[in-house]
Amino acid sequence: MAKSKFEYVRNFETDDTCLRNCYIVVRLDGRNFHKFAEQHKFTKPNDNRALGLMARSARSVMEELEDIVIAYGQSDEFSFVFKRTSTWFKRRASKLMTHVASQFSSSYVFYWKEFFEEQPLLYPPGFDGRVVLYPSNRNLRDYLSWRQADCHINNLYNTVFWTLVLKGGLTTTQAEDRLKGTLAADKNEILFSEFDINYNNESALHRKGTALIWEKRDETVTKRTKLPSKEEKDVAVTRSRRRVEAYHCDIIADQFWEEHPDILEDDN
Ligand code: DGT
Ligand code: MG
Ligand code: MG
Ligand code: MG
Ligand code: MG
Repeated sequence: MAKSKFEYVRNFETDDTCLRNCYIVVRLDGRNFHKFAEQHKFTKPNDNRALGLMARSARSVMEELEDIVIAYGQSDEFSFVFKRTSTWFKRRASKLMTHVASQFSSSYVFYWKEFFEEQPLLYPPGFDGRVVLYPSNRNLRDYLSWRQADCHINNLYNTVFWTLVLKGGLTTTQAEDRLKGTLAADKNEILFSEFDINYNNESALHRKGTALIWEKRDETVTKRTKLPSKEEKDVAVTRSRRRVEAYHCDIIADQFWEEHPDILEDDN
């Protein structure tokens, strides 16, 4: 086919192919969700509708796009890990990142009503995206550990902060002052001795965030089949189906990875 004289402009496109053998991580984060949460009356410190909608949208990303082996989310962010051997979209960073961001954003709006019911969506939310490459299983696990540690630190702080305000009658400024310079142990102690709250018994969804992985399940369905004699009969058919499962557990220690050895491919 003849090329137009304009064809040369293609050469201005830059190569953003992700390095081979690396896990490709796309992390999304809600744009200005401080304001979004306020305007949509998110409960403090955690809104289960908002967290449920984030996880629902992430599941849609995993189901609609190729090669995502695990996703981890907390607050207004979600990270998606593409398998290291993925060749989807020739590993082009911009393609992967924009597909994740747009599928996630449209799902967030699409499923809004399922979670927020009568609370209307007041304006179209946006999410930023970035791509990071991790060359080893250790690096990838440390990345996910970093996000889960962030979830823990923020949730512990927010839990004590809002307990001091809502149950302790402090103003937000007083609560802030009270928490200045405190360590994790001090925060646990405030919750325990002053409010009879054992932080470890707080919701796992809030403490650990959400990890989504693929799991194989045997599903048995009965099918009506015609026998050679033309007679019809119900036959049980068992199929192995892949589906996305959610976990609110520790993903920092080895246990989770030992129990789900299919998520990571071997280094080397
Ligand atoms: P950004 O990401 O730079 O555009 O700005 P923000 O405002 O999204 O900041 P970020 O991502 O660092 O912090 C997340 C904000 O979202 C934070 O202000 C609290 C809010 N948020 C997230 N989840 C919840 C929730 O479950 N309840 C409430 N009340 N707020 C939440
Ligand atoms: Mg931010
Ligand atoms: Mg944000
Ligand atoms: Mg955030
Ligand atoms: Mg096209």
